[in-house]
Amino acid sequence: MNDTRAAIVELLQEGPATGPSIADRLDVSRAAVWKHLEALREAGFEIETDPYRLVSIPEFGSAAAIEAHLQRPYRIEYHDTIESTNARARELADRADETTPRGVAVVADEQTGGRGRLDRSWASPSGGIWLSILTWPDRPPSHAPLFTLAASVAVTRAVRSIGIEAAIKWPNDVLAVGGDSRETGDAPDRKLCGILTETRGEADRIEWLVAGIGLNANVDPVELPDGATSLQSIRSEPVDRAALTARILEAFAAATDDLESVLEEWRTYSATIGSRVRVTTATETIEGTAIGVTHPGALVVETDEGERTIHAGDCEHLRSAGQP
Ligand code: BT5
Repeated sequence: MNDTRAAIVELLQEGPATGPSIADRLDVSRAAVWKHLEALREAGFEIETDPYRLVSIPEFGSAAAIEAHLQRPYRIEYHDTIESTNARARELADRADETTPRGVAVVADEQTGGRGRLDRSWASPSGGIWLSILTWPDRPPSHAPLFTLAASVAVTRAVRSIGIEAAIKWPNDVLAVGGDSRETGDAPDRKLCGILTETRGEADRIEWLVAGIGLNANVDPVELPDGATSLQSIRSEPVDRAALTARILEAFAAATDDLESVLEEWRTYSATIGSRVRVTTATETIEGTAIGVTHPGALVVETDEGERTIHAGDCEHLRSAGQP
């Protein structure tokens, strides 16, 4: 969002203000204040006149809606529809120069070509939070999985803050515990969110990293593959996506500021540790009990032949021995 526009929103969040007082405080003309207020109204902000009073912030639908909830200086690029926010973030990364802000996030209501790992397709109907965060971490390429963990921790924290029981499945999923029919007691966990981290790097340093987050927010599960659910379906009402997106961004920034603590927090949110698992890697299938996760995000599985440390793969949670 334009800096003056963001400053006006911030000022109105403190309380009502007159046009001249806003103009004085921001050192701009009254005409400029009026123009910015009109633009904010067009973006869905409800603002009363004389004095100006912020009545409501839009649920989604603009960079301004998300930025109004943010403390950290992210630059948001919002799209009603786009092929893939990850593809767009990669494009921004390739074009970046020294003037590009350090925290950029591409957000869309709908994706027409959303992608998962191994180029799988990712269902991205209107109503989701399809979000890609572009960063320039000063880390070796081998640390990239830590950012996937950080993104899943951020989503889990944000989703739990609105009262939904979420847990992480290694390596890149956030699940709704008990899916959307917890009352039956035996409902399986369902996928709420998937993460796709992409990087470009030199031998010893990541050049840029895109953390792509697909969160089924206000989406009807009939539009999603089997085994998936959405926040709206669990809560039986839509969630405030702008506020939730901002929470994810804040939590991701906090997690990546302190990457050394991410593993610890990840373990506390993990649905995988302690589960019987079947992990399919590019070359083999490993079955056993997941007993831990180690730097930089590898899963440790206890098998009949001993302990295995797995760096990448698809993980399936099996019923534990003793479960029906
Ligand atoms: C993922 O891949 O889970 C990573 C998904 C990342 C999507 C985000 S959205 C914003 C950004 N822009 C993009 O283009 N991508 C990122 P993977 O672990 O490979 O899981 C893919 C599998 O999840 C698919 O093969 C389906 O089985 C299932 N799936 C597809 N769409 C889904 C959805 N909306 N919700 C839950 N599961 C889904």
